[in-house]
Amino acid sequence: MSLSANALEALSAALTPEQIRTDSESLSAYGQDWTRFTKPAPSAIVFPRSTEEVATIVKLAREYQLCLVPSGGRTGLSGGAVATNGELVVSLEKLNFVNEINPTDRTIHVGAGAITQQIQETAETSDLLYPVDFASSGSSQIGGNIATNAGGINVIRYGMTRDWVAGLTVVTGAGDVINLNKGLMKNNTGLDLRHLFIGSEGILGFITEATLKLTAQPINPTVVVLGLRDMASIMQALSAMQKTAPLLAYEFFSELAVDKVVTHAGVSRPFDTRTPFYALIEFENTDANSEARVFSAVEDLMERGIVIDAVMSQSVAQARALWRLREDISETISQWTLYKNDISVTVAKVPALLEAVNQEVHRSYPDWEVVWYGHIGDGNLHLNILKPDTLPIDDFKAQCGEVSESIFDAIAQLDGSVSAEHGVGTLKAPYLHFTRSSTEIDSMRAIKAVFDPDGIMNPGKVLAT
Ligand code: 2HG
Ligand code: ZN
Repeated sequence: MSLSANALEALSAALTPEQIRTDSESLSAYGQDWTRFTKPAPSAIVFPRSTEEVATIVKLAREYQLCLVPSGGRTGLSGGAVATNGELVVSLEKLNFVNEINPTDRTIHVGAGAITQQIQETAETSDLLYPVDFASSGSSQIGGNIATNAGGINVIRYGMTRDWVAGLTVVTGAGDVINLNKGLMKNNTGLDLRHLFIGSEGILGFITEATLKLTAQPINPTVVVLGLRDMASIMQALSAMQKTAPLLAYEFFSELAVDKVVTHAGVSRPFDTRTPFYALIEFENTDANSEARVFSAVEDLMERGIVIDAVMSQSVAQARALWRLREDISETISQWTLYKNDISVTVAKVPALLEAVNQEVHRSYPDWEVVWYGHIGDGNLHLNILKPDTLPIDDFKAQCGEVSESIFDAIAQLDGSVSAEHGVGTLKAPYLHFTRSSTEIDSMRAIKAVFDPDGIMNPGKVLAT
């Protein structure tokens, strides 16, 4: 599909020349996300500056039968923002205002293109916190965070993006503008359509503006890294630490992950001892007692042989350096061709998940490098398999595809999810049925038809065609 001369003329009449790009470099950059699994081939990119301009573009798209792909920071890992078939990419990056904080409501109103980190920094200037955080927050945009209900490293304490959205302005696939929930804390007036748009991955319409909730800054966040004896120790240490301190994060990673960030990203080891797994715990260090309690819990875990070595940050700089052990993993391993998994179960079922996945991986990939890490305190595991240099990419993809089915079968048996936080996009669309029933999928299709009657919004994403 390509953009007809008439459609281009109509877009040019509605927008300025700088708001439309068709050069090959832009088409390639805006046609893909961080998955790098598909060949970008959009027909053009447009850059609306307001909700009204988005509505105009949608109306023109309906008139000229153009498919639309909403585009944010394109840091997604599921192919949710890729354009491979002549679609019109609608980048929200110019709709990037960050208004002043409303101190009474403790909210902030922002445009969809605002960079996540800029919102976090604005909150900080008022001693407040926008608590959804992840390694890509310096380039991801809030509209994309909302459209994918982004998670990240503090979910154990603060929940997902969904929990921080007080209001949304959306343009539906029919071209209608709706203000959802209007920033209200209490609003029991029927179905909450805001929550349909959060996590909808652009299949219903565009998120153009949002009112976000803010909260108090945590007190003296302090990091502990534990070297763990084995996989089972991960959950034993979690339950001990949860009883001991208010946790802000509970992350885990394997020795291979540490080896990669030490070798390729110049990160320092937490301590000399090498252990099969590590846990990174961040807690609120409210007073001298809280630190002493954590020390004694760690000592107890060491006496029981669960923890082999440990370190606690003594400064903000040291806490940051320890976080790099976890936060740098994804970018560091992105230099390999990867088979990625982002799976979850309830926390109580994590041991069963680890056991099932471990067995499958060992059976199928006895010699391959498998990097384990994730937000294990939320029941969320990221499993990355590195393509061996000698294996052709198509063979690698085919072999990984086979193993996906077995892993997803195990997840379905545990009532888990085939996409914990990265979304469905194109990569997980064929596997949706492992997590959602046919009644649910049919309902999603029916809801899409209400908001996107012509089926022009982000085709092929979430719901396989
Ligand atoms: C993380 O937790 C991100 O670091 C990326 O969700 C995970 O690259 C991945 O698999
Ligand atoms: Zn993650």
